Amino acid sequence: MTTSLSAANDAINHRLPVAKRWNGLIDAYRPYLPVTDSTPIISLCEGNTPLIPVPSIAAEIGRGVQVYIKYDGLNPTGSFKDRGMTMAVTKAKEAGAEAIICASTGNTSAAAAAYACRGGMRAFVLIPDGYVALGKLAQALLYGAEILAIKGNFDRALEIVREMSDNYPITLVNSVNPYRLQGQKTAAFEVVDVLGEAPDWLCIPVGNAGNISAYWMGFNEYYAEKRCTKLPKMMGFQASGSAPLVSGERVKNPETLATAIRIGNPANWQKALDVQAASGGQFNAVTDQEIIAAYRKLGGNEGIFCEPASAASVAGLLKVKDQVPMGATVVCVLTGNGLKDPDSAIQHSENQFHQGVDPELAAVAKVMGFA
Ligand code: AN7
Repeated sequence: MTTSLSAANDAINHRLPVAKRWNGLIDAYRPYLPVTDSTPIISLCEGNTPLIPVPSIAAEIGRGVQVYIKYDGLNPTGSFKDRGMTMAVTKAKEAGAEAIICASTGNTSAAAAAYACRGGMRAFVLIPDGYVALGKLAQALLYGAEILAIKGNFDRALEIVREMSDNYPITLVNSVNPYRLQGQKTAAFEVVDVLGEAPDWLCIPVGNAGNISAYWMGFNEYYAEKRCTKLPKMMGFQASGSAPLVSGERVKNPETLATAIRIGNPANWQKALDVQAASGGQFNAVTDQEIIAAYRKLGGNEGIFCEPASAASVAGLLKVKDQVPMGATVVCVLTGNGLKDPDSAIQHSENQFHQGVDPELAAVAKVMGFA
């Protein structure tokens, strides 16, 4: 069955022109990544996500500013984590690993589970009990991960998995694994490949600060290759109840409805400070209300459904909009798909939902205002 299915896929692929095939980001950006011809690539054809203009957000800023969304929620498991995971799991496979482990607020666990499954490895994931969006949990379960819900927050779970990987034969795939950032830097390549230049600003939600560090690495590598002539100001946004990079202090009990970034002790803290200094960027906090306002704007004005944590990038841009230079090009990263967290959408939608309508033409017409 598996053989005939992949044979069918091959047959379809062979009918496509070579240039139109997308075989994943390791294949696409091979010269920039630590792989050789004999590396066993573990891929779900991730990457190549769209850069979407958002005119209603740009109009709120005015002054000729252009705003684009890098919609990384369209990766195979619905978040940017797939970019890092294809690389981390590929390198784990190359090294002969039989199991991987991570702590996760949800998305990393889904990606780790999916890529481990592709690579024929076991995946162990530690999650904060009660604080993972339903869709992410469903994914990790279906992909076959072994899930341990910890009575503690993400930061504690990360401490435990770090020790586990130090003491047992199991590969850590959180963003302290350097291959994760190698994979994730390709998102910056894709932005430049589409715009033909680096943006002036990159706005991005920040939890462990792996992704902001990876983007910065990607822009710098392209700059060194003269594929762009400038580097963006890196604007990182945290939820106000979980904003250690803004306060400069570890947050013991981080809180936010954006559970993906409910992180009080970022694993890549020093890297984040370096990115801020080198790019002339900033870290700012956005409240849960500001996050939800941006989340609803993206859905209701632009037709783009992201998860709440992702909307922090747009909420943040709008918060500091007066600082955007005239005519600047801004890219906001939407890190995760809205379908991950349907509860948040239903809870925070104010749009009309007419329930219990009689199954009669007259009743339907009446609700619609025709009668
Ligand atoms: C949607 O899955 O940390 O600053 O364990 O899921 O690189 O940590 C998720 C993080 C932003 C923050 N947006 O990225 C995990 C996890 C979404 C996320 C972030 C996460 P980093």
